[in-house]
Order: sequence, then structure tokens, then C-alpha cells
Amino acid sequence: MIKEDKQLVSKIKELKKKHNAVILAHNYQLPEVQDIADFRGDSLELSRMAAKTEAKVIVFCGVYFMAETASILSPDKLVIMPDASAGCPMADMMTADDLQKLKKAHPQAVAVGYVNTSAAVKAELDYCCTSTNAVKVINALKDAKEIIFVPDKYLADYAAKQSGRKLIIWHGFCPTHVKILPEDLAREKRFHPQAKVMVHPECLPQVVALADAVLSTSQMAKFAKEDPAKEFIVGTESGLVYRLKQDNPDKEFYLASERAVCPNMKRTTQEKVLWALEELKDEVKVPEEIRKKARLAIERMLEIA
Ligand code: CIZ
Ligand code: SF4
Repeated sequence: MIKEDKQLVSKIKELKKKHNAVILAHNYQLPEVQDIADFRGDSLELSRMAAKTEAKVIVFCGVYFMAETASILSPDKLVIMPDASAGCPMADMMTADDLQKLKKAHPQAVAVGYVNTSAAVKAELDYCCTSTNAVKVINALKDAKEIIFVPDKYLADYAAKQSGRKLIIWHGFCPTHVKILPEDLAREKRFHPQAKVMVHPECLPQVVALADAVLSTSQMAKFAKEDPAKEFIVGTESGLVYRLKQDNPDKEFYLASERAVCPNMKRTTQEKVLWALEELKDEVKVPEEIRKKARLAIERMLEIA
């Protein structure tokens, strides 16, 4: 078994070299997939890192909108997904048509959208944002009469409370993060009274209200390293715990809920990474017209953040 795994990993390495490929693994990927990645991180972080490399091929182990983001930032590289059927239900809760209608209903509003959106939705946005910089982006829009914030109603709730701005929202949410409940945090706190509670802003407001820190996955990685606490309760998708433990072997991390597993994030396996490199597919390519507009929304965000 171990021998087979070793063979698989060495084949992946060989093909990676042959095709001048870089493997990106989102923080929510399976441990075996994180282990073979050149970079792991959040979706924007990964896409930006890959864009800076000389690689010709990007293997994106994550969900579809993330590979699209990589394609938006690296139009000259071949972007492939080991399992292109891995989508994000939250991103799928809003179409470009939905956003166009919302914008028509609020013609004065500036449109801000979470990175968890399709490229087509991003093309309709004035500003993109991540869970790291959502509040910063909203705060920068002082002159905006109205602000649309899509698609996550819970990230919107958090950003509205933090910025003191009223936001025009959409009814999207993450089906994985809403499975983390206030009673989960209460139970873990009873088991680990010394632990600091960090939660993702995609969580329910009742859960966010109980946290010591509300953070994106890249912020959690940083916070876990820098904070003096030795124990942490982790209110986000399960995959991040593997990385946190590896990065901080002297600290303890407890997943807030065993239910916080994103099935789409778990579709990618080492075998599928190998097949993707063998066949150089499935390609994800954002059409140029959409790409240019979506890129503008990302660039406007980067100017602020
Ligand atoms: O954009 C990402 O990578 C997501 C969805 C999670 C996060 O907070 O890093
Ligand atoms: Fe989408 Fe939630 Fe899965 Fe992230 S964890 S990819 S937001 S469904």
C-alpha cells in the first residue's frame, strides 16, 4: 500500500516536471492532496502565487470558481482541475443574470462580490473581495450611496456589522459552514476551556457572535502561528486542521464540528491529480471578454487591500 502510494507520488512529480506544472491545493483539500501540492492557501492567494511562477500548467485542487480565478490571473497558462465537477454550492446560488437584475433594481449601488462567485458574476461586479478583506473593501466605499454585497448573506451580515453599513444582500450561504452550530462551540469549549475559538465569517451569525476571532483560512493560519494560545477550536471546513497541525506541531487544534466537511472539496484525490497530469485536462478557461471584466473587479479590490 505504502509502496503504491510512493509510486503514485513519484509519477506525479515526474509529470509535473515534464509539463512544467505547479500544483495548488486549497486549505480544505484532503491531507494526501495537500501533501503533493507546491502551494496551499486560500483561493486568491493560490491564484496570485501561481501567476508569479514560470509554470506553463496550473493544476488546481479546489472547486470550480477557484480554477476560474487562476485562469483570470494567468490567461497564458493551461489551468486544469483533477475533478472539474467539484463546484461550490454557494457560488452556484447566484447567476450573472441574478446580479444584473439586482443591479437594475438598485441603479445607484456599487456592486461588491465575494471571491466565491463564478467568473461570469465577477464580470458584473465593481469590486471583488475575499473573507480576509471584505470589511476593508466596504470601508473604502465611503462615497457609495448604496452597496450590493453578494452572494453570502452571512459574510454580508458580518461585514455590515463591522463596517456599520447597510448592505443590499443576496440569499446565498455555504452549506458546509452553516452546519457548525452554537452548541458545537459550547461543547468544545467545555472540553477545552483554554482554547481560543476562531471561526470563518461564512458561519451563522450566532456562531460568529461566540468566537474570539473571525477569520478567513489564510488569517487562521497566521493567527494560529502568532497567537500565544496553545489550543484552538477551529470553526471552518475540516481540511484546514491538517495544515494547522503541520504548521504548529506544538499546538492543538480541535475541529468545531465533524459535520463541517465540504463534499466538493473532497472530490480531488492523488489518483485524479495523476490522471489530470497524464491527460492535461479538464481545462478551465474563462472567455476573454468575461476575463477582462472580472479581472478589473479583482484589481480594484487589490488596490484597496
Ligand atoms: O476563498 C477561499 O479560499 C475561501 C472560500 C476560504 C477562505 O476563507 O480562505
Ligand atoms: Fe463552497 Fe462552502 Fe465548499 Fe467553500 S466550503 S467550496 S464556500 S460549499
